Amino acid sequence: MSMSEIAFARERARYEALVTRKNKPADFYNGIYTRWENPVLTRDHAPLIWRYDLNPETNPYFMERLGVNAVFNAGAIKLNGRYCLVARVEGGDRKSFFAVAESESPVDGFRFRDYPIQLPDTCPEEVNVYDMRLTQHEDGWIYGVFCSESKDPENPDLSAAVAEAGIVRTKDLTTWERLPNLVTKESPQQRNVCLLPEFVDGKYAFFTRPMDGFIDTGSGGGIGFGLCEDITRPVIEHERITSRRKYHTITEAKNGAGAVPIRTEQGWLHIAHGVRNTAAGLRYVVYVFLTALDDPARVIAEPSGFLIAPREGERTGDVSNVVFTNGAIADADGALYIYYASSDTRLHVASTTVERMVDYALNTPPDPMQSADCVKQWCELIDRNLACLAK
Ligand code: BGC
Ligand code: BMA
Repeated sequence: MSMSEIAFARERARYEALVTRKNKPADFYNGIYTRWENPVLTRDHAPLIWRYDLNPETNPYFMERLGVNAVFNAGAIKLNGRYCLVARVEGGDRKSFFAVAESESPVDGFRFRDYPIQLPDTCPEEVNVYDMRLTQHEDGWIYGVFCSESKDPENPDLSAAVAEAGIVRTKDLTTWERLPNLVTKESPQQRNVCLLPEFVDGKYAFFTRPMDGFIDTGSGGGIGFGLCEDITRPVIEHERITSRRKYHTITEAKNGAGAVPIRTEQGWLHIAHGVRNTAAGLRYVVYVFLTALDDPARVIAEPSGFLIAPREGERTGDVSNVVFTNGAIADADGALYIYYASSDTRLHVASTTVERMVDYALNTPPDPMQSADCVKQWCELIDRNLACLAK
């Protein structure tokens, strides 16, 4: 065997060991959800046929020809009994693309299909795409809504960019039809847009994230909501604010949709993200709120603080101190799998049930907004617990 054949055999064995590795619950408890020990997708899950030229004549040293830097922020959907993730794959060249990884299990065994998603190229100025949310809509299509990023043609600053919401649809995650980018009349830029699975007043209902600039939300007050009549010419005239950004909370700098909202008997369950600024950069956490079934823009419960914040090894990566989600799968039996990425590097899963999440949303006290009132909140709980223990 040649040197390159030996290297290929070794790397293939390592790859198989990685993708067939069984996952197990991590040693972490809060009663709300279970973290799983191994990430479900990492850059090492990118197939060898994406990265290496397997021909010993053209690649005698068995070198990587196209490197993958990170696999993270995935949209998620259950299709034909399989757990499907549309991951953000970032090449060593910093460009992201989408690829489907699927498994019969929600927590391990994810394997990428041979080819990444080849999006119809209808947007010539687009430089980068990322963070797709997958919606199984009642109109029969599966929609993918993602961030479509271009260089700002009007601003000479080399880093000036424009973010818009791109929209595609499919029935099988294989053939994709691209629709025009979403136009929001009141907001010049959009990121973190997602589509509700149901019509509202007969219209397509989007959660948006109005912002003035590429990074700064500016006057954007929080997560927006808007209706659009025709998804093939998608325009939102007006956005209402749902979950608001607030001073000295986890959402002070920005917030945005995460996974596509999940219908429960008590309301739409949102697993979103909040951002605050620190001396070490932006800190992203995952938080929860519930909106009314008869008005999906109206917040009816918002527990204080975060649901998931970076822990231990999750804290470090390309963009450290970040957890982010854009996909969750609610199973018919009530189990809920939240796919969250850490530090823009790898993808994890947390498992819970829809019932537990609704209990969490309704029975976790809201943020009292001031330290003195927070102390009162702790003391009330301690009073009740001491009385309970004294019985
Ligand atoms: C990056 C995203 C990031 C965004 C805002 C983009 O260029 O690809 O990961 O969320 O900038 O910082
Ligand atoms: C964003 C997101 C993500 C990313 C996060 C942290 O605004 O859209 O792509 O995980 O920043 O870098």
